[in-house]
Amino acid sequence: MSTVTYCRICPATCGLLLDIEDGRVTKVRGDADNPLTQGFTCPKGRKIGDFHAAPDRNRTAQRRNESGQLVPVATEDAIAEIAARLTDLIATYGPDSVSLVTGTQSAMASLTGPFARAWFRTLGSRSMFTPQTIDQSAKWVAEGRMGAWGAGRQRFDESDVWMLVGTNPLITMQGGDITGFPVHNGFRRLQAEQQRGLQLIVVDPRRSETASRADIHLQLIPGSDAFLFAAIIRVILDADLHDKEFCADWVDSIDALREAVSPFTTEMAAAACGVPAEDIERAARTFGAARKGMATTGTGPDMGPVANLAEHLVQCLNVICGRFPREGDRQAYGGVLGAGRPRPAEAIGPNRDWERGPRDRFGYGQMHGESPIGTLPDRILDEGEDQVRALIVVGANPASAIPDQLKAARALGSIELLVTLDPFMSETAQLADFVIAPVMQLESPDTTRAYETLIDAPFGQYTPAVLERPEGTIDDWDFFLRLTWAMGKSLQIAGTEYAPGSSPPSTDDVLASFTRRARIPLDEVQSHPHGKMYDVPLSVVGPPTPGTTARFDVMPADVAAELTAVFDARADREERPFLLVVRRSRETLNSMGPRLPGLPRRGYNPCFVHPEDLAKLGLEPGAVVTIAADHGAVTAVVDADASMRPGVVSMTHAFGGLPGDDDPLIRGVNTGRLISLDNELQAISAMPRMSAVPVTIEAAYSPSAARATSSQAAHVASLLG
Ligand SMILES: Nc1nc2c(c(=O)[nH]1)N[C@H]1C(S)=C(S)[C@@H](COP(=O)(O)OP(=O)(O)OC[C@H]3O[C@@H](n4cnc5c(=O)[nH]c(N)nc54)[C@H](O)[C@@H]3O)O[C@H]1N2
Ligand SMILES: Nc1nc2c(c(=O)[nH]1)N[C@H]1C(S)=C(S)[C@@H](COP(=O)(O)OP(=O)(O)OC[C@H]3O[C@@H](n4cnc5c(=O)[nH]c(N)nc54)[C@H](O)[C@@H]3O)O[C@H]1N2
Ligand code: SF4
Ligand SMILES: [Mo]
Repeated sequence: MSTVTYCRICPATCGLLLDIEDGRVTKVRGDADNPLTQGFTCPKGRKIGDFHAAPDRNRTAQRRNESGQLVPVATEDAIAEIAARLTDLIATYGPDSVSLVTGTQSAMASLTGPFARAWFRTLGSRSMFTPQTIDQSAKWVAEGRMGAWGAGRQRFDESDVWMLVGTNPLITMQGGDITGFPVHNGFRRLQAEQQRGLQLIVVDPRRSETASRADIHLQLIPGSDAFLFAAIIRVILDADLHDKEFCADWVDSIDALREAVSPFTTEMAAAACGVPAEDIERAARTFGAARKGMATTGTGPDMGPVANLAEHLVQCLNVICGRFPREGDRQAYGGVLGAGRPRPAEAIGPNRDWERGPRDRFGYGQMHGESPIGTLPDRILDEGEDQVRALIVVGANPASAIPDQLKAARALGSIELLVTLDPFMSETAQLADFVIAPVMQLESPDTTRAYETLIDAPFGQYTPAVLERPEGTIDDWDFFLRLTWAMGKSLQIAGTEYAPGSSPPSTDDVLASFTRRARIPLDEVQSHPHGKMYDVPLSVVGPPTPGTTARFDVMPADVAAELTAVFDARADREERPFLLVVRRSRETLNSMGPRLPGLPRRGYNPCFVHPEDLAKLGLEPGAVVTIAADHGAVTAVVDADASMRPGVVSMTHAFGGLPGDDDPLIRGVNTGRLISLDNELQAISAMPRMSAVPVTIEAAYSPSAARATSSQAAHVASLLG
């Protein structure tokens, strides 16, 4: 008998059937009876048992002793000591000295993020950081400057066209409110929609898994998206393809937009982007002539050199074409375990929250209550009123993820108190004062409620814990409850108050409290282990709030100035011959995967280069090269990949361990070492230039010679010292 559950490594929630013997997963199959995911799995999900049984998994909490060694400690003792030290720091330096960093994996278990933030709220600190500001912060900036639509996205399955810009959702499962792409069994869903007549347009310098299925693929020069989208908007406005009624009702500054894009002819964009003018024209007209369908982005444009502007222009396209759900339309997302309230068909005006509220010592304001994580190393390293002295990290690995890894690791290695909750000895855990061992997903119950912004059908699923938890582990959410209590405070969450001294709830109790207002009661969902597609109508979009005056602002003055600057710099040439772009692989999820033997096939992250470029460089696949950017250099192995645009190379991030542990042929290298936290930062978010990074590639002598350059060795010494 197989055990039924679903995977929570990424938000695609693939249904799984597990064979379990002696408390270990011995076989993993996709669950064909899961009506949402229909048997689909990926290589990470198929290794879910190995993640849990990994010999180097943290099965007990650890504390760094006086001689610098991490040694086992009882979790409750660790919590008591951490609480005492945090209380002291707050008394001496104020609440801003204590900071929370959540990450990708704190979003995967539905209770972790909410409990971590609820604990953080009790502190009164303003030092909150997440990877959003080294990810797609341009989406927040664009929304803040232009406004958003209250009712969210149009439905992929009702659209005639969809434009995906710098995203590869067939591999990354980045869908839902981010790209609108249906990620559950996405290959089959895309095929069905294209057979129905959907036109797929993909804008990507690589012929990715998604781009190779596109009807139109614009294989542009990385970093040139702003030119492309200014030109597309110009074509649409000139041909009168925009939605005039929607614009009259909801949109300001159309004339300013028209004027701002007027210099961006298709011919000049073709030259700047390196794609034929007729392809730009065809993409613009295909998009503009459609009835429904949106343009959505991933990390590609949002990690580039003009991220905020590029994202703004893509979203402009949706706004001027009125590509949003209207009153009475079916909403794009929302399963059955949330309240499923109708969202209003109305604009939410620009709010520019970073211009109000506190600013850090560099002048950055906060977005959604967060400070830019690119500033965190300096906030730790340099004295100042807002110096960060303690960091609680959950589901994140900032020592691998924050660009300029040398600086990030140096900061994390020198902070007064670093606590991380991590099932593995991540790069961050290796530097920590306390490592808390969390319960892993198969050892804990959960529901699909938190993923409902990705689920485009009335589906719900509950899974019980299917493996025993190791004795020394604690649930991530429970750690934050106990820490709050140990600091003498009450924790308030989802309408419930958990006061110190009250009896501790179970995970199931908390899941029940989070689904109190569910459209389908949790116990009904629990009675269908494979998950169930309910025969209830999807929520529909509600009417606008009476008297609302909010409108989109498509061309505020700061955006217009950025567009002018880009136009004026159009003839500038990058000094290095290649542009390095981001790339995510099926086998890894950021730093989850590189550590699991046999998951990334080769163990390291090659640098993918077009075969013609390899020939020009006189290199064979497998050659060891030095990749140099303005900010730093790494040693890597090249591989041939004809899906690249010539002149563009790509590597997966989050390999390589800490500085000094990297090895191009064994565990790979961390591409963050090529990225600066000081130069070419985006305004507002301090987002570094992480894609379209100019690099040179040269044959290296030997991997070991290049491995420990003197500067790395010095940094490693300082980390250990
Ligand atoms: N398997 C797997 N899934 C993941 C992750 C993972 O590591 N592995 N990570 C998760 C995370 S944290 C995130 S944020 C999401 C990200 O999800 P995606 O945004 O889909 O991530 P990528 O696959 O890196 O896709 C970025 C694409 O942008 C292209 N690109 C690069 N530079 C440019 C540019 O300047 N312009 C344009 N138009 N395109 C460009 C690249 O060629 C690449 O195909 O994925 C999530 N899912
Ligand atoms: N050069 C470069 N740098 C990048 C990127 C890039 O494309 N290029 N991408 C950026 C992006 S988009 C992002 S989102 C960030 C990612 O930044 P992070 O979210 O900080 O990185 P992850 O590697 O996803 O960290 C997840 C950690 O959670 C741990 N974990 C796994 N399961 C559990 C669990 O059940 N409980 C707990 N407590 N922990 C768990 C994992 O072992 C891992 O250490 O990196 C950014 N950095
Ligand atoms: S796509 Fe892979 S990692 Fe994501 S839920 Fe499915 S099996 Fe798990
Ligand atoms: Mo991300």
